Amino acid sequence: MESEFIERCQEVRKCIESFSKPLIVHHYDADGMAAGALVAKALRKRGIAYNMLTLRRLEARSEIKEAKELIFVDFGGVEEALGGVLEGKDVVIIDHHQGKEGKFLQANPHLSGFDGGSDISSSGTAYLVFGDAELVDLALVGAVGDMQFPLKSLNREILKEGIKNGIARCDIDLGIFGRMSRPLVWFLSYCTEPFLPGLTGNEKNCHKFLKEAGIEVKQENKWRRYFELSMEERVQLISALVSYLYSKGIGEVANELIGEVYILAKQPEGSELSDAKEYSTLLNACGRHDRPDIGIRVCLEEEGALEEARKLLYEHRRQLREGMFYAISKYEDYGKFYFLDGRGHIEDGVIGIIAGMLYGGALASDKPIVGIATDEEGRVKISARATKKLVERGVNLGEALGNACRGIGAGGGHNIAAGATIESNKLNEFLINFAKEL
Ligand SMILES: [Mn+2]
Repeated sequence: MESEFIERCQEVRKCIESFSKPLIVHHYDADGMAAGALVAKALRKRGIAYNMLTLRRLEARSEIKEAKELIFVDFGGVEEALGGVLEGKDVVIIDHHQGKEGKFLQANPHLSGFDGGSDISSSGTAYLVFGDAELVDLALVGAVGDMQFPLKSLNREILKEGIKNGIARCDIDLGIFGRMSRPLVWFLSYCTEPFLPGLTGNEKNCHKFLKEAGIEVKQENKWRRYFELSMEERVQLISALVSYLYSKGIGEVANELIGEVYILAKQPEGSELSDAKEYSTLLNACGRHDRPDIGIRVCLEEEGALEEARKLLYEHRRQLREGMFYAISKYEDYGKFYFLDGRGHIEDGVIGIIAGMLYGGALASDKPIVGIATDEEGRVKISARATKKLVERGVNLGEALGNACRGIGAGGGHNIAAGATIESNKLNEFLINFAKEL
């Protein structure tokens, strides 16, 4: 099945290499941006001109209508969404959402028996399409951005190639966000994955905790960051965190603290871009705050882009932290699933992330969670999240959400994460349908 998939990827590459000036239409999340930028970089190397269009949802924009050659990246359901608009155009699709073979040439792991939810991302698929060893960092950033860690299957093979070529590294370490970029106190107090009761959101307690763990938070009057700690200090901090979590009665959360972290060795040490998770969060922040152009410029390594992206990241983390505090006290148990009504309190751009983060300490992973928020047009944005355990038990949120929205809106996605948008007066109907689907 792998050779079949690789063959298809090569077919897609040949088709793209025959284009003269394609429009790259890509999704606005971290994987979509990394994949879109990967395609752009590959085209640059080949001396092929291109245009780019970032979208949240596939719509028949004028740019799409005018283009003769199109590369759709990280969008499921291209034919369904655009249909006749694509008549007579040269179209290829690079994707990893659940889907079927259609009219257009498509590189999609699902068509060769892989699971695009966990085996490979759009960025990874784009990487296999072009086969350029030095683009591996974007492939890893996209996978991590789509929550595909620890990396396995095709992702794992891509990682191995990156390691072999000296571009990537895989360490076992504390997986909290900000290992590279956050001073230790904020590293802990901003930690929402997992939620650390008593520490998350409480700088004073974090100071005290670090002091008691024997970690100097400053050195030569400069705030220290996790990656600057010695191995001994790292072990000290980790064991202090683990005993802290046990003392709070949530020892199982400790398992989530330690795991594989993916280092991008060619990026400057200590930069967000040197850690696949931080890089992907930076991209997410750009996309979710309507500045995907900045994210793309970061991926294309353009000057000044990283500084601009950092400002958005700061705002993103603030929304996450405040949203998380709201979520943790407001979610409800609806029997078949948990329900989080974030309307008026949580931005639609972060509702899915927050719903997913509730599993990191607040929720038992016994059923899926549905979060809702209001989008800019006043509709209800729905984000459903499950856990790996639930997916193993047969939960398929993409399917359940798609079915539950039939006739009242549009929805779909992966087995572990899915989204939909409906009119606000259809919410009850949706919730009833969704409970039935589960
Ligand atoms: Mn994706």
